[in-house]
Amino acid sequence: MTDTGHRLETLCIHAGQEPDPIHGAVMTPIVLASTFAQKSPGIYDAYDYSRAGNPTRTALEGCLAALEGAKHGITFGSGCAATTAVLLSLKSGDHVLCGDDVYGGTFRIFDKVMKPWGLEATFMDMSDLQAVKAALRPNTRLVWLETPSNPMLKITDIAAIAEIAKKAGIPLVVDNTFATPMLQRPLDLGASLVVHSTTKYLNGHSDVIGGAVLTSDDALAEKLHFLQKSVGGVPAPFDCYLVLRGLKTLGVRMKQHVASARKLVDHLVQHKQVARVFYPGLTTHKGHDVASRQMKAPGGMISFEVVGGLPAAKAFLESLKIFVCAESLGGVESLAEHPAIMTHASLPAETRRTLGIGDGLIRLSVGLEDVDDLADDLERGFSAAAPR
Ligand code: P1T
Repeated sequence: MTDTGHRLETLCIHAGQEPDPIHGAVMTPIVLASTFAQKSPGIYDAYDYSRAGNPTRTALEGCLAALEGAKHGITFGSGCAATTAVLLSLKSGDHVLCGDDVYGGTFRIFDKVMKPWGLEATFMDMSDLQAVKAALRPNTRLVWLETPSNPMLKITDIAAIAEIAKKAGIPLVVDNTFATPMLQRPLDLGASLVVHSTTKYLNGHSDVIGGAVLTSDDALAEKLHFLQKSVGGVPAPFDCYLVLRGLKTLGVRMKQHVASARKLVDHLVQHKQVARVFYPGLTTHKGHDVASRQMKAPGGMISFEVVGGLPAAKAFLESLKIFVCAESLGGVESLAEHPAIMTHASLPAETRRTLGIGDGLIRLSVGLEDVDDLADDLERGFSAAAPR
């Protein structure tokens, strides 16, 4: 139950959205106008220019904020734009403590965009709380983490890190893309900001690139609204509409993603061509206890290592007929990818090795197809990858 008294499945469908006051349209209208009439110079009701604000975007921001239990929602043209906006709220000479296993594009923003501007970052395993405390510097201004992380599905104790960040007087940002608010609500656990790539589960249909930041901190929200308007990485009204539409089924989609992922994990763990399976629902997973505490369910993403290294991984991915070999995740269709070559190629080879992103690692985004068909497809992959 949330502050509004409604449960998450209800908020997915209704939050931020009222029937259109002009025609009574039940679905949020797509307001494509770039600009809005003013009664007198500087006098207008809510909107003046669509970079600063747009009614379709307002509806999406309201829905996402409600789902994460936030006061404010600020949306962007991609998850990377959302990440960049948060980092632009810092200044040259500041330092960020960041989880070591993050999306390759997030690492690239830190390393290739923000570092040259003078923002320092330390990447570290955040499961060692003492090490996190020790890594804080006088100029540390932000802690950033992904849990479950991309692609190793590492789990970080959000409440414990939030406590450390709070004592240091700095915000904790959680990228909640893999879990979604249906499975985990970082603000309830003490985080100050939640970041999403809405491209993924929130939209759910692989036809939008988008991002969002959710917070209940008025001062941070003000900074982010300013950056949204000033830097201008805003989402198009049509994309906002599509994400709103996708969100309506988020509740049922996540239930099925989790149920199918659990079944495929059972299939993978007993497979002789699988060296290791990474899934927070496994009792053998290092973060299982924390995941059981802070998540409602372990999610729809699985990573595993196929026996036979790169040739086996390539043969596996080339032979799949239902899983599409593609970057991204969280759509109704199942995807499979090779993190070392694809999503995490921007990480230095040495970092990939340390994290375990090896040549045999394959990441699955389990979609909503019949799960037995998906298991058969994996078998097709394993037959092609079998040692000859
Ligand atoms: O692609 P974009 O909407 O800009 O989102 C970036 C992003 C941010 N955070 C996480 C956890 C992500 O996984 C991503 C994008 N990830 C992929 C494209 C991928 O295949 O992992």
